[in-house]
Amino acid sequence: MSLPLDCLFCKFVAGTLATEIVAQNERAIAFRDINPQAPVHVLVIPREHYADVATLAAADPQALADLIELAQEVALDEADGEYRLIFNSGPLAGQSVFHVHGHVLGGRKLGWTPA
Ligand code: DGP
Repeated sequence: MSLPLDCLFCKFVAGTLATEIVAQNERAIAFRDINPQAPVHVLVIPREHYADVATLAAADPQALADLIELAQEVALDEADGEYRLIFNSGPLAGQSVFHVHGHVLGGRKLGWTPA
């Protein structure tokens, strides 16, 4: 699959743009969100470009499993393994970057009021 040249998160994967990578495995990387909504707010993304989580699940279920494994690893390291994992899918749901990413949120008691 060819990588979209204008994809911000593909540039983080390729290392052509710098970001603070906190964990990684063969198929996925984790880095801090630029606009944290909780004491722990880390994004987990597959190294390969897929637009959203359903597309990733259909094309490469193992890559999604590897992504979730990395989210769990980050949460164990930073939030005692208690966390929320959110995939915004589509602009109406708040997706603004179209390289699939899970938001790992934790580090405090989380409310339940999606705005
Ligand atoms: P979403 O709205 O679900 O598509 O989430 C996109 C997230 O990406 C948002 O929470 C902010 C984060 N983000 C956007 N630009 C950058 C960036 O340049 N660096 C980092 N670390 N995060 C970014």
